[in-house]
Amino acid sequence: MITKKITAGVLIMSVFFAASCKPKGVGNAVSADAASKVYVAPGKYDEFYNFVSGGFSGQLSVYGLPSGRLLRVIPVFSVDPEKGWGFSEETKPMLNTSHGFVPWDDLHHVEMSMTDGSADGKWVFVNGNNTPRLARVDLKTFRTAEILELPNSAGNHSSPFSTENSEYIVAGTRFSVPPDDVNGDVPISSYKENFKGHISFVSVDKANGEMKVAFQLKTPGVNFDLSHAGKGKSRDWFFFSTYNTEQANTLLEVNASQRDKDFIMAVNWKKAEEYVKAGKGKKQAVKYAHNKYDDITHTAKSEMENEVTVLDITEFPDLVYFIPCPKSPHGCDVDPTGEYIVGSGKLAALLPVFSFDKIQKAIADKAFEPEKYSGIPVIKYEAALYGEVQKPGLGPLHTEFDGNGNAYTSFFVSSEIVKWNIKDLKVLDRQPTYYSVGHLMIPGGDSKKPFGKYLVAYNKITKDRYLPTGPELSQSAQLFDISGDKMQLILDYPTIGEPHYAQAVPAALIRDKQLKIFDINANKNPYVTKGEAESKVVRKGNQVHVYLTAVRSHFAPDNIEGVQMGDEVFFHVTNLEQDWDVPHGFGVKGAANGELLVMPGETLTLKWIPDRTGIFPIYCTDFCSALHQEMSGYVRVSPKGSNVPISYSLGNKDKPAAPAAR
Ligand code: RUQ
Ligand code: CUA
Repeated sequence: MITKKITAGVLIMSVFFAASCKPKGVGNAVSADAASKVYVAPGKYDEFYNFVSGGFSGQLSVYGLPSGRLLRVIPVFSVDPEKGWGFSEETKPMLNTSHGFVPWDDLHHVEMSMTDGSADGKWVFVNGNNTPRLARVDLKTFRTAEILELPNSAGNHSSPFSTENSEYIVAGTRFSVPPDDVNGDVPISSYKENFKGHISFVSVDKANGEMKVAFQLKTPGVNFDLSHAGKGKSRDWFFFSTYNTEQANTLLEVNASQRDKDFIMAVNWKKAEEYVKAGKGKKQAVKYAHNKYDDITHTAKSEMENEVTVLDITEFPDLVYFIPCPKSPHGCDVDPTGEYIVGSGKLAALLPVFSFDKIQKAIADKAFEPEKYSGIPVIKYEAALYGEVQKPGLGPLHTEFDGNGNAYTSFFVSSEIVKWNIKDLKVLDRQPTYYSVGHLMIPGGDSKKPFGKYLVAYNKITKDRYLPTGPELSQSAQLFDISGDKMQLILDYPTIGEPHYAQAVPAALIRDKQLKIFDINANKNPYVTKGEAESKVVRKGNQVHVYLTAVRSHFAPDNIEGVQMGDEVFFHVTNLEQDWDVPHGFGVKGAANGELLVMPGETLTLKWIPDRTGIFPIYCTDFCSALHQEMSGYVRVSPKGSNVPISYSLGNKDKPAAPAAR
């Protein structure tokens, strides 16, 4: 009797706790072996590099998986005082645009360069949404190597997406706007008449990665949201999700949600390439910035480009087809075989999966709707459809693949990841996310050869997951083990900025290619100082150029006099070290920008305009040695017209003042 009573009591208690103390799913989602699955012991390396977009921080961050450890933050469309990025004279041109210096953007998507449909670990491409730009990050240095502005665009969201061998990085405009070469001073209500979309095909140089706007497609004025290139048999095609096919210009949340179906736009990019090669494109006068960073001169150059080749898709009947897709599709994802194209309608209650073979057949059979859309044939929904995933969840956004025939879709509204089988379209598993997942990522999960194993959910809302930090909470990533039948939540970790898309690759692809130092002998910065004997201070009119060297643990020179009010002082700092992980920093009191952080063998320049007379300390900002605190010096600033000559010294060994070039 007694035993029975206790058992019943325990039973009731445990049901009560299971039901009340945590939101449904948390208790069983995190199992006891989760810790061992994400534990990377001190001194051990992670299995994957994970490149995560930083959203409105304009940065790209790099995490290790499975540990979730933050390895690096790479400034792209942002200034970063930690690295002096955008503060040194050498890096400022990277943020130049046709609008001038724009030190911010909204970075959503990450695409690794590919060979044969798989990431090759050379470069990462990212998009800037706001002032439309593409950037290329070099994975030898983990630095932004190139930024290319995009003409005729606004809100570069459907971007960047790569063809199978990175022949092109493709960027679709989110906002259609009047093209750059017409008078855009038109009533906003004339949207339907005057607003056009543009999709940029940016070629990538195989050897050095250099980007070039090869051509653009001019499209009807819709919003392009996302895209993906085909793979394998569909490799010559590109698929774009569109919304606002209503072409509304106000209260889009209502007016762009009218139509039952928007479109997936299928583009035969090989054909487009042929047309361009045959001279069928129109040259259009435009203005856009092209910025490149050179690792030999350690200097960025910004140039304005002034022409682009445009194909108007309405003039080429076999180039582009629209496929109806319910309802305001966001993600547009192609499975590893290239046969299945998943359109995720944000407001749809089902998930359509289109078949590449059926699309080809529909084109051959002309299985089109009776009415074209803005002159473009519309393939019949049923003719392109492979099937629909029924009741998958609410608010589907993005789909990735594990390479074993399964797809994983993120659902923002129902806040879950749903695993389903691509062939029979049956739902296999669903796991809650905390909360409101946006993108999701499987290593290699949008490529021909997914690595599988893990899935990361990048969540938009973090409420109550961490210690609170005022009104703003860090966004959150959640790592799932997907090696079994059921997804298993194994780690939560906060992220920088707002992560959108991310990609991950096995560490081995990148780890051993790292540049450790810049060869000082190869340094071609015009202001390099290759040894302390060459250090000097030179006056040129009201400019004072300080050729400064840094080595553990002093600057040469470290006493500088003769600077006057009204001067512009340029500190050209060369780090003479030739040893990995020994940067020196440079700061000067009152400088109205950031510091410098100079890598071994590199030269960077800080500009300083003194605002008062007196003594101004300079010092190294990076703890480089036991005597780092001693790595410092002084600059004396005298009144304008003072008779204090330019002089400089180190260790009381005065060097002759270089003749003033006045
Ligand atoms: S977006 S959460 Cu990629 Cu900008 Cu979907
Ligand atoms: Cu050099 Cu601290």
